[in-house]
Amino acid sequence: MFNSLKEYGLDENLLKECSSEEFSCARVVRVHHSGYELQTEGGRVTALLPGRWKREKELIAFPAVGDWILYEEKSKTTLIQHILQRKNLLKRKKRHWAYSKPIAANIDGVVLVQAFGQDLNFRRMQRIFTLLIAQGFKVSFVFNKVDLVTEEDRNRISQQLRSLGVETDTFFTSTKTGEGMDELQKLFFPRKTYTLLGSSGVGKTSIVNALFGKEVFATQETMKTGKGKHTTTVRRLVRVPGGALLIDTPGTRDFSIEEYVNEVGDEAFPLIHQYAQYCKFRDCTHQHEPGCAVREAVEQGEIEKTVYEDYLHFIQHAIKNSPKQKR
Ligand SMILES: Nc1nc2c(ncn2[C@@H]2O[C@H](COP(=O)(O)OP(=O)(O)OP(=O)(O)O)[C@@H](O)[C@H]2O)c(=O)[nH]1
Ligand SMILES: [Mg+2]
Ligand SMILES: [Zn+2]
Repeated sequence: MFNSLKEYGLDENLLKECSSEEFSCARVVRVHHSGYELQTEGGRVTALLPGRWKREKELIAFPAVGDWILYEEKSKTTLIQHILQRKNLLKRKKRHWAYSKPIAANIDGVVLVQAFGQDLNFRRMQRIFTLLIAQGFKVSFVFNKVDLVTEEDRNRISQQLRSLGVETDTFFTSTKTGEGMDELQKLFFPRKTYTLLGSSGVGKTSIVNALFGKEVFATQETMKTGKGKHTTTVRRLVRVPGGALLIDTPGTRDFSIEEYVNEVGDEAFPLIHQYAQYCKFRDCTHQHEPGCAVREAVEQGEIEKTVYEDYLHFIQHAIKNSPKQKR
């Protein structure tokens, strides 16, 4: 049963929830303006949301690409009725947004893509890495367009990476020459879901195409400004040869920390947040203020020292450099 959906990542946990008499189960593989594309056991269908969803304000309450849902056929229309419990949800929020926007759900790995010749920013990468790790995501790095730089440049970058102390799988790739693509391919396990994240024009869609060995999706020349053109405008989940599930997302213009930072502080360090309520000062940074309940908890061993250190790291790199103060 569900053989086709299993190829799309349906696992034992979901199986029970999927076996509904009333509804059928599917995975959201594409979100666009007019509706949702579902991978069902029998193939692809386009679905809509019932009217009651209109009352919903929180954007993350809506189906996201990667979501498992239950749907119903009603007079030739496919209606999404429920979102099944998410394993996780990657989301973004800018300061002026009232609500977070979902990026992708039920992810096994996030691949942060940067490209040579396009504003390579280690600090930013490190910050986003820290934020994602703090939220429990597995993160890998891809430096694409390695064909644009010399061996020497590349070694220098490897060295810089090591000095940042970021320990994770790192790939140097070129979709033009195919360099590094075999190694990258090995990162992706069948039936597991990975999201490609990165600025517009770094080559996310090109990587997906390279995994297919042919141009399946449109890519576009990056503009001279290095800003890219936002070629990809929808989020979609595709099954690449080898059986992994990749979510290609539209690049954010600047791929900045701003988008993640608001979400994470409290969420990623719940224990710190919990103790922080008892600090003497409301804006306590938990570093040197008197009457700091967080530091006390660390001293008492109630908060692990490593958690506290991660938190400080997070604060230093994420908060201080957040665009609010930079701009
Ligand atoms: N030199 C070089 N160019 C590349 C490489 N990979 C992609 N490109 C080019 O970079 C441009 C942008 O590639 P896309 O794959 O569309 O980038 P994207 O990250 O999907 O961009 P958005 O969809 O806008 O977020 C295209 O002109 C690609 O041909 C590479 O390895 N080397
Ligand atoms: Mg793209
Ligand atoms: Zn404190």
